[in-house]
Amino acid sequence: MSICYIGVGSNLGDPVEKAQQAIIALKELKDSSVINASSLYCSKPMGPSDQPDYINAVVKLETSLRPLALLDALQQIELTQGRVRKDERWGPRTLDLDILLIDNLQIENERLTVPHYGMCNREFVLYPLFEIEPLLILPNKKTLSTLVENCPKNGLQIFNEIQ
Ligand code: ROI
Repeated sequence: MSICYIGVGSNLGDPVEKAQQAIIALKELKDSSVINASSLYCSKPMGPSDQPDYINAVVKLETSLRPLALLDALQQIELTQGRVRKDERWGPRTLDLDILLIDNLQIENERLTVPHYGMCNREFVLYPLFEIEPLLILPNKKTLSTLVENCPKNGLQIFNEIQ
């Protein structure tokens, strides 16, 4: 069994519903169980600013799937939820499921890089992850709390708080 953290992101359609459906789909994922899920967060887009704000969350998953089988399963969920992969880099997306961490593994191949290459400086990953795993230490030995302290919030808010 591995412990994984999955980043959830959406800014098209009904992003709150997309994120909630993604968490439900993760709960139904074969050979896996959801241990915890963060609150939903509202974040400013990283990348082109002429796109809607994002809803982001992080899910802690226990799984016996091997990394590439997990990636396949996540991409299947993205497709089921209607994601159309566009060529535009950093453009809007209906649903993004990113593998952030798998145990203390470091993986680099053409399909998968773990830890996720951008996670250490993205507020919409670090703060939700910190909410559910405040004592986490990354494979590079950095503590999550230090990364969070050094990462501006850039307007990030817990979604429920702004209703
Ligand atoms: N920006 C935010 N705020 N949240 C995301 O999930 C997200 N995902 C992306 C890019 C386009 C980098 N920007 C994002 O893939």
